[in-house]
Amino acid sequence: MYKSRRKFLQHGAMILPAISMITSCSSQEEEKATTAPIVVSTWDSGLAVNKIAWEILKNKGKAIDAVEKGANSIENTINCCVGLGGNPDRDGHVTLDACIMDENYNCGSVAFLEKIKNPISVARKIMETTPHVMLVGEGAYQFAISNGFKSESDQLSADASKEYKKWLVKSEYKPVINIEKQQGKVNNHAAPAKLEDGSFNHDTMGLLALDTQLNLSGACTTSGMGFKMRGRVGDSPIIGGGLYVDNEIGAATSSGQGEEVIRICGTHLVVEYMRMGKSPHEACKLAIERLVKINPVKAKTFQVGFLALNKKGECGAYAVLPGFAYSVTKGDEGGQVFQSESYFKD
Ligand code: SD4
Repeated sequence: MYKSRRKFLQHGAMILPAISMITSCSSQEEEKATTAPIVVSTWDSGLAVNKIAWEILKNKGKAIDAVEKGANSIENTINCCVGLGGNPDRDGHVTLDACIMDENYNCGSVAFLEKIKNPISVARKIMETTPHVMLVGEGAYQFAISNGFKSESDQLSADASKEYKKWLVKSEYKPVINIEKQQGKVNNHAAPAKLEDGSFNHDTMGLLALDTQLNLSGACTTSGMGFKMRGRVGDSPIIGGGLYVDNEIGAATSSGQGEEVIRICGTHLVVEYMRMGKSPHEACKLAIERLVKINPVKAKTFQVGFLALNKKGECGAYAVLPGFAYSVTKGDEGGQVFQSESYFKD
């Protein structure tokens, strides 16, 4: 996984400051034209995920299919932070959180799900076949099995096993990441870990897509914070926390310290700012400012990044700390990675 990420970064992905995104998405320009289809996702690893989603979008497929298949593609790879290869909780079990939302306010979610490879597809199944939004734990697992999902081994991936053994030495429970971790000096899942080549290992995957029918959908999938307390659920499976889609206005997703996102109903807030006429970038910035205002001193110790896409195909992002990247794929020119602006500059 790490290797393949490096490879695609070498193959033409451009890391650009978010300001160039803002320029290319200036509101006057975008008033005239809709950029569709388009898919955006969290982190630089989103570029490979966008590629899968793009295949569906460019063939006039639906945004909901694009975000599901994109999310599946990363759930199927071994990495620290999404799917069964992710870092375990402090008892050594991998537990997955995911949610999905379509253009009609339909939503589905799973949390604390074990031994199932594609939580996003279980979430979609819940959305489409039950009267409910969210299933958790054993109930979600039983639902998945009864709907044909395979029960997988609960053995940790080689990387996760190595990380877990390292963690066990001190068994320090520190649910709030610090800046060192954010900068990749310590490999904690809630922060992206810096690789040898200077790029970042990714974190939670959030995807937002606008299809040729101008319908929006989104998906968010994660193994949650590494070495978390057993049973801990973050923002990623929470509708309005890790993901929100309002087909009249726009969509938003988040990555980072889930507890902080939940506190302000983060992605719902971002969408509401867009409803008030703010651009995706401004909306994300206002939501981050809201978060920082709660406790400016504490805010320096955690990372949260918001990513938003509006109905016109404009996108933008903003984070508490530097280091939050996002991937944008539109047109046939391929994808680009952008570095988000942040509230704190270092
Ligand atoms: C969580 N938001 O479980 C997820 C983790 C994450 O970047 O996104 N980390 O809180």
